[in-house]
Amino acid sequence: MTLDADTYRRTYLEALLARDVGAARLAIEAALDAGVPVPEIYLGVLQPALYEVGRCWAVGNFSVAEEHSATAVTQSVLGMLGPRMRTAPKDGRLAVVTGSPEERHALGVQMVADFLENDGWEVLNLGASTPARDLARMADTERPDVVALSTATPAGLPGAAEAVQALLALEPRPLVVLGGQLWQGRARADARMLGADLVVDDARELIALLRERFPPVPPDAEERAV
Ligand code: B12
Repeated sequence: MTLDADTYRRTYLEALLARDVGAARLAIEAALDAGVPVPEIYLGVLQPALYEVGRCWAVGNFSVAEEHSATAVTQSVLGMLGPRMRTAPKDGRLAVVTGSPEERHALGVQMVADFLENDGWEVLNLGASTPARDLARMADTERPDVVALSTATPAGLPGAAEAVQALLALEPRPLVVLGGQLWQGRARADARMLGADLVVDDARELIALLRERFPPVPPDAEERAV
């Protein structure tokens, strides 16, 4: 038995590349049996495996059909792991998480939503590609503390800009956070110009930053308030 995510990442990736759905699921079950923490499976097994799938696709070693299959398997694995990340919402902190308009990459959105739930946030996960106007309307109704927008590709920049603009116009407005692979490249400077409050690369970093801004209510304080 090993707690090292590397072993499972290799096995999981090999299974994806071989289109062996059963072996892929078994690799994740083995990681769970070995006690690898679920957040580590997200970031140390699933995410790097998908990045490698993307690289294989980009160099022509993996067809779109093979990429779709790897994505669908990973989606089903997230469906299995998600409940293990969930904790009951504790203290009324509400986040909306979504892909920016026209953004079809949805697994990062799901992972960020699960990390937030793991930290006691109530989460409205809107999935991929929510139009700016509808997102702002929902934020106006639900009054979330935070809206986290995910954008992966440069083509998503105008949509992200539109969504940020619509959210910043709300009164009161949520904290607006941008994340995803787009901002990890040259577009990072643009992210700041859009007026978002935070640009964050990593789901764990997001949790830490939000804890500073919206500290969870300590359990004994909650009991006193009842
Ligand atoms: C699966 C996939 C798709 C699927 C998505 C299906 C789905 N249901 O999600 C489909 C087929 C739709 C797709 C389409 C496209 N794709 Co694609 N796709 C991928 C692939 C292989 C995996 C994506 C993924 O799930 N990654 C794993 C997740 C967990 O990682 P993540 O998104 O980065 O999220 C993590 C962090 O970034 C962060 N994060 C993400 N969002 C946020 C938000 C906040 C607030 C915070 C704090 C953190 C955060 O937390 C997450 C967990 O750690 C990637 C490869 C890659 N490198 O990711 C390519 C990739 C992203 N795609 C790419 C491309 C080019 C495209 C297309 C343009 C292809 C085309 N010609 O049509 C289209 C664009 C569609 C669109 N309008 O969005 C390129 C982008 C390159 C670039 N810089 O432009 C990549 C990198 C492939 C490559 N190597 O070239 N794709």
